[in-house]
Parts: sequence; C-alpha cells; structure tokens
Amino acid sequence: MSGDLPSVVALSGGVGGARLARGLHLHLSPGQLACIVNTGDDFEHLGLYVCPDLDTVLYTLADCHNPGTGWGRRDETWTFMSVLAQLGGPDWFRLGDGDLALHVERTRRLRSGVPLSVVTRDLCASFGVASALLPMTEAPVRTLVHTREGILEFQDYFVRRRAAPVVTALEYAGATDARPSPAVIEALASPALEAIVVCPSNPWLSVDPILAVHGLREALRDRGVPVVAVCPLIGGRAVKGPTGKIMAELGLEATPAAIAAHYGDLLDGMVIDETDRDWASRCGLPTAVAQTLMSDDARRVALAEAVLRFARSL
Ligand code: FO1
Repeated sequence: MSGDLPSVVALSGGVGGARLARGLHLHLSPGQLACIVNTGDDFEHLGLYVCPDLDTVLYTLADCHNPGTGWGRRDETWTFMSVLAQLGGPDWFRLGDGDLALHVERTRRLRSGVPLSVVTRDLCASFGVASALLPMTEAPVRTLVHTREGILEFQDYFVRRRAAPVVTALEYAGATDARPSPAVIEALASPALEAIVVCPSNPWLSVDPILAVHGLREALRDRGVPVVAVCPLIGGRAVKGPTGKIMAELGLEATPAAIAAHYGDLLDGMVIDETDRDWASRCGLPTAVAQTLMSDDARRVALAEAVLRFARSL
C-alpha cells in the first residue's frame, strides 16, 4: 500500500494502547505514525466481522471513542441492541447503532474480497485519520484463552465471562501460518523509521498475538531502530483490564521487571511510571521514568514525546 513513510511504528491492542497511539498521533505529523494493531480479538458475531482493537484505535485516534469504556463510540444510540434483546438475540456484546454501521460496512467489503488492510485504510480516510492503522496480518489469528474451565474464545473470556476464569495459558491460533500484512512490511521498511513503540496494552492478550505472527517479532527486533515499550502496570496494577490478574494466574509478579522479562530481547528500553521509579535499575535493560497514566490528551502527548526522546537516546 503506497503511502507516507512513517517515522514511528507503534504496536497496539485495545484501550490502553490506543491512548498512547493517540498521543503519538497528536504529536507526530500526518503520515508519520503507523500502528500495527492486534487482530487476535477479532470474531464473527451476528454474521458480522468485528475487529475490536482496530476499531478502538480508530475511534480513539479520531477522538470519537467513548471515554468511559474506551471502546465503541461517544454519543452512541442503542436501538439495535434493545430490539435485538427483545427478539431474544445475543446482547452480551454491546454494539451501538453507529458502531454497528462500521461492522456492517466492513463485513460487506470483506465479503466482496477487499483485504482487511484496504478496508481499514478506507475507514481511516472516512474518519479523517491520517495515521496508518495496519492489521498485524490478513490471515485469521484467534487468541484462545486456556482456563481452568476449558479453552475460551477471546471475547467469550473477556466480555461474556468478564475475564473471571483463571488463565492457565494463551494460544494464538493460526499465528504460525500467518504472515505480516504487506502494509506492515512496507511500514517497517520505511527509511524514515526512527523508533518502534510497544504501547501499554496487555502483553499477553494484545501484544503477544502481534509478536506471534510468523517473522514479525524478528522483523521488529532486527529492524535496527530502538524498540521501546511503555510498561502497562502502575504500582503493580494495570490501569484498566486484567493484566495484573493474568500475571498472578500465570505465576508472575506484577512488576516492571516481569514485563521487561516477558518481552525479553525484543526491547532496547522500557518506560516505567514515576511511582515505580525504584524499579528503574532492576529491569535488566535501559529504562526511563515518566507519567504513564494518560488521563487526557495533554498527558498522552507528553508521554509520546517522552517515549520518543528516550528512544532517540538509546
Ligand atoms: N467490551 C466489553 O467489556 N463489553 C462489550 O459489550 C464490548 C463491546 C464492544 C463492541 C465493539 C468493540 O470494538 C469493542 C467492544 N468491547 C466490549 C471491547 C472489546 O471486547 C475489547 O476492546 C477487546 O477486544 C480487548 O481490548
């Protein structure tokens, strides 16, 4: 997909990662940011192809996301869901009327043979988002959550069961047969590339599916530009979502050192929160300290600037 030459590639999942993606989007010039987004949460629902993380990042960059939930649209109406419930249809996965239109249009175009990368590019154009959103792969990859109650599909675990089941392992079905999408390869080949940023998404649920796509982890690690992650924990807890719970269930301490160890040789550096500054010298790699709680756009941009400044220092 010909286009601008990104200077920053970011890896993002849903809500937490999308916030830093927005900070990078606001800080950088149009076309300078390319986001590789997790598609392991995608699923077929009500006959529609739903891409939760792509949509969360798109709405967040377009500033039309629901600030309360982080996912779905702001100022949404719910006629479709209320009638669906009256008809006895499944209403556990909330689809607002505006959001529904996006799923219907994406499904229509995918069914006509248009690749997900192209549909996503066109949706970005429709929302006036100049940054590139790149599905990690065109191939089907599904995050399966192994729990004490059996193997659950991702949205079943995350939404219907509210991430309550005890996790014993994660599986990214299809990842070894998947290849990075052409747009991802093109973005990583950008001669203007200065940094790769791993956004503070859940490493196990949102970043690992991206890294599991055959060849992608190596392509990132060996690209020759600094790879910097923002630690998704603050004071041993995730800002939102089950990262801490999953780490405990996998027998890991919820610390910046455990996050750094999890990413291993992928990272050149990690940014940790000010409240965790005592961990700075105990993570086994170069670290920087910043305010990683992104409560508004000013904080998102400030963190984006701090991350890129740190990357340039490596
Ligand atoms: N998360 C929920 O907890 N409940 C929902 O009803 C829900 C609906 C939903 C609809 C569209 C969409 O793009 C995301 C939605 N999410 C919902 C969030 C989604 O499950 C998560 O964003 C991820 O898959 C993990 O980041």
